[in-house]
Amino acid sequence: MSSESSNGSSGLGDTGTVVLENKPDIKEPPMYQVILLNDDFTPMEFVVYILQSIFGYEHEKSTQIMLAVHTKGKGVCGIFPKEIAEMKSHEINEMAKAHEHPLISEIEPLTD
Ligand code: TYC
Repeated sequence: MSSESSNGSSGLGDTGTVVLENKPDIKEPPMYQVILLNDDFTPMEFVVYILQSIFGYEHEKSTQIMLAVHTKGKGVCGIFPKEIAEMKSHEINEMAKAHEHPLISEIEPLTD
């Protein structure tokens, strides 16, 4: 039997540090994709502007994402914890409505 306690300290010059025996039960939050849907009427530059202002992408990256959605019908524009994904999707849909464009986004859980 050692004279050391379970936290590895001899008791001399004890720093007061406690070593937790059990792994803390910390989980990553479930992630959600923000999906942008194509339509025939929203101007390309409006979509690029949305991607820059809501997601912080540069003009070139925003243009790439917009063109991928335009070509394929839909596309992922970001992955976030649920509440953030909901906020960004809501922001896109409200900005589109405010400008009378039919642009729609939705969120989808990311399954791993
Ligand atoms: N298809 C639109 C056009 O030709 C552009 C567009 C791109 C609209 C992506 C929506 O999510 C979208 N003006």
